[in-house]
Amino acid sequence: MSISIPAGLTELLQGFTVEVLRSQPGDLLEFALQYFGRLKAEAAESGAGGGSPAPGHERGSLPPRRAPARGVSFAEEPVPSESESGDEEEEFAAPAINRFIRRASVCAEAYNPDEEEDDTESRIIYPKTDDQRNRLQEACKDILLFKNLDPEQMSQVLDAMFEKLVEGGEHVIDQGDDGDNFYVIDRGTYDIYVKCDSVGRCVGTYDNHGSFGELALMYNTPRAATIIATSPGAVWGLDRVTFRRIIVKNNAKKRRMYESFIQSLPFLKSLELSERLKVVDVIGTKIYKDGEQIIAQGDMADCFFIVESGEVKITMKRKNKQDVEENGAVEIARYSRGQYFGELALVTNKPRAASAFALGTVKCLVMDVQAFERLLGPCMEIMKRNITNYEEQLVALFGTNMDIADPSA
Ligand code: 1OR
Ligand code: 1OR
Repeated sequence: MSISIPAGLTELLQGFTVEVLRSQPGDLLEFALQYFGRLKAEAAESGAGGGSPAPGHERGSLPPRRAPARGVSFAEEPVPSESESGDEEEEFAAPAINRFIRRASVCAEAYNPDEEEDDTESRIIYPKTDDQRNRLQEACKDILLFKNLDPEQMSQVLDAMFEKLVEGGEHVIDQGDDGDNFYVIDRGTYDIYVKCDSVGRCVGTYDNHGSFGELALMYNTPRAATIIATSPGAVWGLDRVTFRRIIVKNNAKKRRMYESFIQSLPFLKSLELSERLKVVDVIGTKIYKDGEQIIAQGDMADCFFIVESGEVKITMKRKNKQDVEENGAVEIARYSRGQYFGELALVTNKPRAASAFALGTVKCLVMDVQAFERLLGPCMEIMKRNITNYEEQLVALFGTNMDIADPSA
């Protein structure tokens, strides 16, 4: 009996196997769907119609979608015709954000982390050199989404992370795509672009630290922004399956712990309930020892604080006319449970105007600047009103309005 092997079968399976071994995906079936779907679309595009294996891949865990970007270009969203493959994309074009043409596994999945299986069998481990391990630990130590993990969860996350080198100009994430990985920055600078009426606008940057790509994985939504490397760099990727198994599950616990506290905060009263829950999802908890410095006057700012317990002392050093610090810092405020601080530098885009110290043990909820800007817009009026109060008190205390910028500017 002779069995004929279809032409291209060996290459096809070899190509797929190589990619699987290279990317070590958490969900093999999902990866296969992506891989062969992409191959089909590429074959259709090139008119080949066959199943030739995909060329070399740049991405960590998915087949390549496009060549590294040369610049920022947000083309019109393609309107898929019925005859087209729904997953096809123009080079650099943001794909259509349309729930009905996306794969059900991404957009139709409900947000119910409690139902996700705790499948320890599917643990992903990327072996790392000592240097990689050290850099990874350093990069992850301030990542707020990791703050509430227990040591075992954290070690699973670190094991599953893989390093991805990026070139200047490369799109690490494209708005509208499905979410594949969460990323922690190892090094490099990155611009955040959000498309409005087909025009991409730079709404923020990351400078050598921080993380991005959590939203699509948390809420099963298309990517909300495009992230473009503005220098050569490196990021640590965490696959979607591990992210959901550990981080999203942990967020359900965080919601149970903090939901009522967040609901009770007067300065968040302008937020809808669903937006307040998103605040809970992105916050991390930090604990400070008695006397520990939480904020240093003059530092660049990248986060915002809400006091959960304990007391925080705000102090300010005075500068004279030659901009030289005079000795001694003056206590200017104290904050306790439910009060916030560290908003001023984020609102005015200036260095920290004062220092903050823990009085006794202090527990704070911390939010990064991107989440602050994305989620707290509706609360800005209340915060700006309070900033105006700072100015009045500053004049009363020092007889000058020193460094505080106009919050309405
Ligand atoms: P993602 O999975 O949607 C894009 O993929 C990522 O960009 C997103 O997760 C966030 O991690 C990150 N709006 C939306 N996403 C943002 C924003 C942002 N900033 C960073 N990301 N805004 C900018 C706030 C400075 C709001 C713009 C209106
Ligand atoms: P930040 O990001 O500048 C220091 O970091 C934080 O201290 C600041 O945000 C505010 O949240 C908080 N002037 C400036 N910052 C103040 C003040 C303040 N009080 C608290 N912060 N004044 C005191 C008013 C009671 C006026 C100066 C005397």
